[in-house]
Amino acid sequence: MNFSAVNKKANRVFLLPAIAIIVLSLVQCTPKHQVASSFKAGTTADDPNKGLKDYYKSYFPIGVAVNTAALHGPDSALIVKEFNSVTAENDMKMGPIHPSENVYNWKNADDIVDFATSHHIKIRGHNLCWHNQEAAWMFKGADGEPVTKELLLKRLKDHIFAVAGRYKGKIYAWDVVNEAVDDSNDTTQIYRKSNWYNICNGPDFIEAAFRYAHEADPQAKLYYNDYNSEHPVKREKIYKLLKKLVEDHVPIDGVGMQAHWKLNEPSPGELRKALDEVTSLGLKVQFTELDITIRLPQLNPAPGATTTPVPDPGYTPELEAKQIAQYKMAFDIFRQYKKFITNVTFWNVSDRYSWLDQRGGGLMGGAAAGGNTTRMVKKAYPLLFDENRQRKKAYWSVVGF
Ligand code: 9MR
Repeated sequence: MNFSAVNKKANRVFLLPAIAIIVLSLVQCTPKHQVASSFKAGTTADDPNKGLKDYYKSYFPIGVAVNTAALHGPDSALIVKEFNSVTAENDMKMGPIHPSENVYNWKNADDIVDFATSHHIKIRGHNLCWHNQEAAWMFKGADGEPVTKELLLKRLKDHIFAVAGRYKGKIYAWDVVNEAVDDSNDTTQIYRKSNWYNICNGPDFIEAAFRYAHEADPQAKLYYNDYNSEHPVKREKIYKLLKKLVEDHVPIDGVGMQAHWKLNEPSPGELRKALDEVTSLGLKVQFTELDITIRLPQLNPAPGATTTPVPDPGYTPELEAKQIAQYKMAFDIFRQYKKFITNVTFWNVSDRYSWLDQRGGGLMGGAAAGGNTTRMVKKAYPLLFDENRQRKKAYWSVVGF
């Protein structure tokens, strides 16, 4: 009797089905084959060694805005595990880093760059020119009068050469100009009437800033960064600005959509439309400041109304479900546009601290609640990690694909 032939037959009869069963059960445990709602912490799909950056490895880097406190405290381990890109929340802005003509505060920015570099984390630079947190000295001469356009652009150039030059080769993408587009519904008013705009008597500073940044660090990717980029009126204004920059051969690589979003905004259609429009110009997109507040504007009374404040409902299951759905919608679309999206960054690490909670000195509804009315909602709970830095259910809706 040929035992080898018998063994081969036995293999076919017993081993092959067994292998098939094992393979099938492994496939069922793989995240890709699970629907988002069944993808939860504690299941076999919850790999403790994986972070957001690993789930999104074949899509785009996942970043987070940090301050120096985050680098040393308990946030640091979470940052290293979950993210592969960082942005300085405040420390590279003009005012903080260059408070007077011959003074540069490098310490905090250097610490962030060193932390990221030592952990092989990419760095986005934020930002080189903004109307807010500006270096007020730049706009005035020794006589206290506004400077000329020429002097202002010279100061802008010196600033950009100093900052982008210092981090040349370390910062891979810069928000060169931040929020230069007007917020009103007046479609003829494209540019924000900032000190930059007023002294330059027009938008020339935008193009100049990009050219200086490119000269200072030719390898860095250069972005125009703004909020409400999906709102129909502002979207069109941003598009006009970008189109002009592209047509004028200004060295711009893409647009930063800040993505300070709400439970019901943007809609999937608005988000796709914004993406389609700017990518049609040949530009890349980075979602630079993502958070989704649970604050509901309709909880606030009209300004001036004498309504009894509604107590803070907290992070209720209903709000949580809406936030999960909005995060899932956003990342489903991000993945579909992966060819154009080169970074998705969250604005702050966990719900323990969000810039949104600070708005109105803790007494108002905050930016996302839409006005300086009586405080009703204390926290925005806008991120994927809770106040104890634990992954929220929204986290699993983002990685469960
Ligand atoms: O998160 C930042 C907050 O700590 C600052 O007080 C604020 C000052 O305007 O800026 C916040 O960051 C902003 C970012 O630089 C640009 N887009 C809007 C962000 C939230 O206001």
